[in-house]
Amino acid sequence: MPSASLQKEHPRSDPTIPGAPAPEPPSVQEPREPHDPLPPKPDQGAPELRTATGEALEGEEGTARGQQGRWLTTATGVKLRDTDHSLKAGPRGPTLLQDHHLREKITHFDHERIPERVVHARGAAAHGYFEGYGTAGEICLASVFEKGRRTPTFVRFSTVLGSRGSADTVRDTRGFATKFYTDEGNWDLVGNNMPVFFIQDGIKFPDIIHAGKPHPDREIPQAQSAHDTFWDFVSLHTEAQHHTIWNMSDRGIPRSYRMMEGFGVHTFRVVNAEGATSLVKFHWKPKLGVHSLTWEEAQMLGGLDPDFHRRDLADAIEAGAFPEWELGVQVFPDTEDQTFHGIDLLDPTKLVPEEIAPVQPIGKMVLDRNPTNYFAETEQVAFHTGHLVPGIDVTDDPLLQARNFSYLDTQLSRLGGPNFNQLPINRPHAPVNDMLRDGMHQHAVHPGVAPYRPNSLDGGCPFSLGNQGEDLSDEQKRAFVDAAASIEASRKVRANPASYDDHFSQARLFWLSLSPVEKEHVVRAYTFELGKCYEQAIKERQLQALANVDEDLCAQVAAGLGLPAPEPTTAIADVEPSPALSQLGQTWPTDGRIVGLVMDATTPADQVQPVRDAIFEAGLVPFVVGSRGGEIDGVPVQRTFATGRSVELDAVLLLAAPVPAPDALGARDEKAAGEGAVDPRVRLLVEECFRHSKAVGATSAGQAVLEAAGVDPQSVGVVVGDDPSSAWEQLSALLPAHRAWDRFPATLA
Ligand code: HDE
Repeated sequence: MPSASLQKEHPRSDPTIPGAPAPEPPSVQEPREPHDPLPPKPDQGAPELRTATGEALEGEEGTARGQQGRWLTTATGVKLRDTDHSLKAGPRGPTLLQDHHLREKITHFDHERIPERVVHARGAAAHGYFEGYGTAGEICLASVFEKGRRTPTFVRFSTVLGSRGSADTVRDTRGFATKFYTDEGNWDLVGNNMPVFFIQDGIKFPDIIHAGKPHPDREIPQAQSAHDTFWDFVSLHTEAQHHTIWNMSDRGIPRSYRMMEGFGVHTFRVVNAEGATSLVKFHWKPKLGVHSLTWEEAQMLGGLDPDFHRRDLADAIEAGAFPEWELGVQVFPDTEDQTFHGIDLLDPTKLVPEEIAPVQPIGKMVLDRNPTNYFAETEQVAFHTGHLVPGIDVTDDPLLQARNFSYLDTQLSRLGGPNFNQLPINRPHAPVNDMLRDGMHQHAVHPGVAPYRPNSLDGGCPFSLGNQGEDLSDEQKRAFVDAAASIEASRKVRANPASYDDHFSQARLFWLSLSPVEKEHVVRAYTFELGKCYEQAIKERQLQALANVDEDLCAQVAAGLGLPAPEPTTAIADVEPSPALSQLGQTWPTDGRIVGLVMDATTPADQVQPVRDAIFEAGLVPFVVGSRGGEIDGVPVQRTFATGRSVELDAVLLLAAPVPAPDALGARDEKAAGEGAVDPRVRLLVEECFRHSKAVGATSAGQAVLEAAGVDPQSVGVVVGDDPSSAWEQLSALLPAHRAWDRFPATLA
């Protein structure tokens, strides 16, 4: 973790604890001495300073940050002496309509909200950069992929179903939308963390979303698929079964945005410098591996820390553990039938196993700055599948085609007009010379009198590069050209190709590719979600779909629901598993992982500090959970037994066996209920860590907690050391596997 460098710049005494709300610690008294606005926090970035039409500007910091001067002003820059009292006819009299400051302040406040995104409303974002490897040159001419070229990016991660204020850790698909501010214009790769989608044709998007959103009468449940309308739709509409099994797998509850794969989902058409085309699928591969929460953790976090993913992303960036992904492509020849090994590349419910089309790395992305302002950046960013750059084009995938309409349309209502590309976060970093004019919130002051072509009054500007001709200039070659692709039939029809009829074989492929423990989770998720449905007919119908995927899966879920397992109604597909689809079985970097250190006043500080330092040096975050707040013997405490909970931690190291603290009273903290020599909240913390297959370590001073929690020190993923350093050494060796998955043997093969 490059935190050591941050440490030097950081004005705080303990930079190892991310999450400080302001750049400087506040004083206890209200500050009275006027001064300029505080600088942004060192981890924060902001959109680059550009004109509304993309030209670079020299600013004080080169960013589009607001706020100047030391005095409070109106929106028109008039200094004010008082913002706490409205203008009244006498101290006890009525408020006067004349009070412009009151009306401006309240009116602006009344209009602070914009419509939330109709889907993907809940999200978090970060700034970063993309660096090309130069390996895509053979298939794609886009400058963004050139070797060593760095392109600024802004990435927004999201859930799909929940409202803007919903919890981060719900079971859902995650959005993974990247804006590349390339020198050839903005390219948006608007993907998800799953490689397939619920529907094959965009015309059905309102149907799947209406089914997944809360019921229209009571507006429940929020941000969940565990309800009748969702399962009603996906059981009737079986092309959704493949995406649904991904949702029911661990992919539906990621550990972190930093630990998710990203997929462009659709097949795209890329063009090289010679004009030759290839078909590709885009993949983002996280350096930290793909990891998930356990279902119980996800549920607990919904209450204990609904902002878990948002916080994790921001804290990691602040701590210098910059998330990183490699962008890769699966490349397919652009054949007339647009299939590969019999898989229809235009069907977004199908993936192409990596074993038959390896993902070839073409660049990497690092996210290294947090936004300065959520609304201005994360809320106002406007992605669009139609934001393409020369060399990258769409295919006829009917889902993608509908998206190309939708994203422009939705920004008009969400961002209030057609000039949303002029918002600082959306401004391109390439010169803009369009003939679009006026409209709500126009920021550009367009000169000239002839926003039309052809013209002579503006000297013929802007000039078109031209479409025709054999001998293209270099500039012409770098213009966006819709790749000329042939169209198979010229009959207008509302119909799917026959290849779209297979709804089960790839759901089976996914199921068979999972390890036993992952299969357990899938069974559990279906059983929970269907168990939450009210209507038996819907459960039976979904069981029928599962019977067509796999007999075992269906039998296990049916048993959980107390219903008979139906026979398949279609021939069960004979498919080869794709090991690349499993998340388990490897080791990964542990950057930014959180290690809880449980201590009390008996723990010698001179033993804790070296372990804290060692954890920090290893790029992880030490998180002291102490018997009381403040500092214990000079060691800063982040959580007390009352405020700490296991779900915030990736591993726990017990440096003490704390006796019940003075506030261990059931009347004050229900977690504290219970007798015993060890504080019941510490016992619970260890029980939960153990149940969630996390690494658990203890020093000989902490070992009594294991016993109190009923944890056998010989269990998988549990280590005991004589002192903190030796216990940490053993514990750290367990972390790269993410969890001690073998702790609870799976029942499924
Ligand atoms: Fe979206 N989608 N979508 N979608 N989508 C939106 O655009 C839509 C689809 C995805 O962080 C909306 O600006 C239609 C697939 C992400 O700002 C809206 C169809 C994939 C985000 C919209 C799809 C996605 C959106 C809502 C079917 C994965 C969040 C607000 C034809 C490949 C972007 C907005 C952000 C957002 C429509 C299908 C991903 C309404 C009509 C497939 C990551 O325009």
